[in-house]
Amino acid sequence: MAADFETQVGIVGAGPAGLVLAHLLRLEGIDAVVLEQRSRAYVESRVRAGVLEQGSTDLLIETGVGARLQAEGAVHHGVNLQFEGERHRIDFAELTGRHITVYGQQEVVKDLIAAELADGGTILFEVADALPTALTGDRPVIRFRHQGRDRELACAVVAGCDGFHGVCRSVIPPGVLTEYEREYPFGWLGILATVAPSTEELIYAYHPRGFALHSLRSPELSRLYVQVDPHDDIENWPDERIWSELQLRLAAPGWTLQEGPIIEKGITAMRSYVCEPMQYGNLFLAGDAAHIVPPTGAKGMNLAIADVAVLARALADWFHRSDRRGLETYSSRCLERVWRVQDFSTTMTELLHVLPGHDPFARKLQRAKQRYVATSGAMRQSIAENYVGLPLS
Ligand code: RFL
Ligand code: PHB
Repeated sequence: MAADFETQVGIVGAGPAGLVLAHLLRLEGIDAVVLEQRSRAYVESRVRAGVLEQGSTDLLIETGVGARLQAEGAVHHGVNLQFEGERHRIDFAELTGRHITVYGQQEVVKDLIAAELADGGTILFEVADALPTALTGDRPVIRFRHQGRDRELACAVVAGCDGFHGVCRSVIPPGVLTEYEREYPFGWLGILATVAPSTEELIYAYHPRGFALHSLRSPELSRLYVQVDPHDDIENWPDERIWSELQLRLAAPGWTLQEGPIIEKGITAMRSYVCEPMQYGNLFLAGDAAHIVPPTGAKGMNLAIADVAVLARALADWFHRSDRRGLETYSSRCLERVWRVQDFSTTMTELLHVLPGHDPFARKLQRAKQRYVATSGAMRQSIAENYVGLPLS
């Protein structure tokens, strides 16, 4: 096949996984090209995650893309879990000696795109019909359309960083992957509001009307979520209804929730998904392309970063030392963290949501777990350890 240009690693997707991978490869002196279907403006304004584990921030800072994160991100030493108006603080500093940083995913994306382009990297935006081919040989080719032209990128390795609905996982022949999946009978309605946060640290609340979360982005910008039916229409949620639901679910004695103009809102369904292995020939899947967690543990972006940290090191061993062991163990090493995080995200989700169809016995068990958080240092220790995240290996 006569490809019209080539690189060492063809990366599909310019989300956190693809962009951190391109950045780490550049530091290793490995050439990569990123192909992204959306525009730069679109990926830079897509409001999603907000919580970075210490391992993720350390990696961004140590590799030279953490200046704005350090200046504008907010370091948090704890979070609050609230059950029917009773608030319990999980003290990360005391329990783990570690912290998290609240910094919007789209800010991470902006910083990485700016660094990549400033360093002479290639990111092609608004690419259509990307199709990785010849993946079991030593010269895969990614076909795509860009600026009205059909193009072909030859590479040694394809990194599928194209999210849950991307193309890369779907080109793997049937029978290769084992897929594990759970859908939830609820979703999150998320808002961004121009009002000073009413809390210094995140509040995750269980309420008989459903889950609610108060998060933030800056001293002037609040991010909040409420549990809703995943098939509900955002049109059914005028701003007053959202605020009134948040007021009820987050209410706690002696505390007030300040309201303000809502500048962004949307409903996201929740699911858990893992495919095994995260590899097929010379195609390596990373981030949401290989696994999805419900957002209650704040883990998706962190898992994406953890995957590509492993992949970048494995690719450096392969390109610089012809040592393929890192690539061969990539999937199993990532999956160990993925399943730990799946367990934590499920625990947090089941602890905090009203589970439709729950029988009275199950609700009693949930209540017992919530009491255990309130009364047991061991339970709080376990939540803290998982929330701040395992060190990057
Ligand atoms: P992304 O971010 O989805 O990026 C994939 C990119 O690939 C592009 N793409 C393609 N490009 C070319 N050709 C194709 N055929 C393509 N198909 C797709 C897409 O346009 C996109 O740019 O995946 P990545 O990089 O793996 O990153 C994963 C994270 O985005 C995700 O896990 C997190 O946002 C999840 N998440 C959270 N994670 C956290 O760590 N902490 C949090 O606090 C947190 N909160 C959240 C979240 C996700 C949420 N939603 C909206 C699902 C809160 C919410 C509400
Ligand atoms: C967010 O700030 O968007 C956020 C925080 C914590 C979560 C999920 C999302 O668990």
